[in-house]
Amino acid sequence: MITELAASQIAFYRDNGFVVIQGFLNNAELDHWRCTTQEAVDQRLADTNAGLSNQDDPDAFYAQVFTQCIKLADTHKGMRELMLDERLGKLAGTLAGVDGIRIWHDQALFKPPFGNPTAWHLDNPYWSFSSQDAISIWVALDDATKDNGCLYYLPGTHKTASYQNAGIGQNQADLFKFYPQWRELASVGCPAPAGTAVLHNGLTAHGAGANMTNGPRRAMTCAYMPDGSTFNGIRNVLPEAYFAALKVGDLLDNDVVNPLIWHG
Ligand SMILES: O=C(O)CCC(=O)C(=O)O
Ligand SMILES: [Fe+2]
Repeated sequence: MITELAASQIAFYRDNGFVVIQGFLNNAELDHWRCTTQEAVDQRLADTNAGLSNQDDPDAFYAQVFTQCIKLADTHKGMRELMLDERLGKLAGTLAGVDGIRIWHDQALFKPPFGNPTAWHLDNPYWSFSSQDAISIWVALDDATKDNGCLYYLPGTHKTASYQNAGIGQNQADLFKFYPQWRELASVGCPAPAGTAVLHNGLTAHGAGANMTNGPRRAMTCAYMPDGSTFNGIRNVLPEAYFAALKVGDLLDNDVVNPLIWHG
């Protein structure tokens, strides 16, 4: 796993709000991530009581954007071991320029064969904390191409984003209703051979194309919260009892719900 960064990669990330790390996983690691993720997803989908997948109505538009399985580290031991890796925290923290990284949530995102596009959106407005330094990692488990739904970014949008957001709905362009000035920006596609990591700021506008191929486009991702972040009133994936006990402004420092995986 390549977790040492060149100064130019950090500078690119800070400027553009995303960065691509080619060859992030070696072949053996890729094989392990792919098997672990597929097993964790299969297990989750077989468990009808688990919730936390978007496949209840498989014909819904959103169900065909990707199969989304959240917090697999909570239900799969092998995934927990992958996600708690301190090196991932250091990588995310170094790019973000923060001194501690907690897991917000992991999620597998499998765009199915002939799947729908992922509409332009921001991530951080969905979450229970608001931070300019939130960051996610997206690891390609298959070659992600412009044919099967690789990620696209609008460079630099993390610098001008507010917390207005569009849902990942049927209109690719709903986000531009809130940010009409972003229509002028040229999007950057990020083809990602399997094993590549793509990281983005939680306020960078991003989306993905449709999958026009007959194969899946599988990715394993994790969203990170800078240590020291506070509750903003949104429940998102917080457990019910924890959410009920929180007041806006409380420190989100529960080591079970949001494990601290790295501290500088
Ligand atoms: O995989 C996709 O299609 C979208 C990924 C995404 O929105 C994310 O990782 O935040
Ligand atoms: Fe996203």
